[in-house]
Amino acid sequence: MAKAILYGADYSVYVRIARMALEEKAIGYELVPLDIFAAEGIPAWYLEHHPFGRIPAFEHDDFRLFETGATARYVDEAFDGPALQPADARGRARMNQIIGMLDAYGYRAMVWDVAVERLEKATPDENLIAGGLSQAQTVLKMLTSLKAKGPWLLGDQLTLADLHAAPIIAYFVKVAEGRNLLARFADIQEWYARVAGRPSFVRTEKVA
Ligand SMILES: N[C@@H](CCC(=O)N[C@@H](CS)C(=O)NCC(=O)O)C(=O)O
Repeated sequence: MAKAILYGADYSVYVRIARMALEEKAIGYELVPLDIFAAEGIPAWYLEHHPFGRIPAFEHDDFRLFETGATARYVDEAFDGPALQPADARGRARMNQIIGMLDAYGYRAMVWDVAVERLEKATPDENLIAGGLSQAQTVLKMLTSLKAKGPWLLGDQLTLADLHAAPIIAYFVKVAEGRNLLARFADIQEWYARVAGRPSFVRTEKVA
């Protein structure tokens, strides 16, 4: 079977989500380095993989994908290994709801508006951070109420929802405001400690 190829960088939250899915399925893959923020811009060849200029992009044999959610679902369905999606309609819907919520409301607020703003700006925009924290609070509140009983977000089965949430929260807790807010949601904090112990999480940690 052809090798899976992922284009991206180890600093990227979305690249890490796709890598965690590949790791959980124990699929050998190649990470082709692509720095989306490089000073010289995005190479023209890459825009053929991802016309919107984001990372990651994925390739398997002659099959190309962009969009991390689609990539992770493909990885789960096209390869052997433990199923990363619930078999039942409601479990699958809940998983997709959590992923959709994180994409639409979690990623920008938690990663960009709070963590990147605090870590990388010489003069952080405090209003942006406050707005991001407010939205992050709603995301964490909803994760708490949507989480099933058991070790993982969907209960006993580790799913793509866990793999989507972990890298976003990992970025959020790089800053004190993120850690302090997470500490107010004990179930999610415990879940995060658990998922952060998985080899798929540890192996995809950004090399300093
Ligand atoms: N909807 C995309 C989002 C990917 C995304 O936003 N990736 C970030 C890195 S984590 C990126 O490429 N950012 C570049 C930019 O915003 O210009 C997906 O699901 O793959």
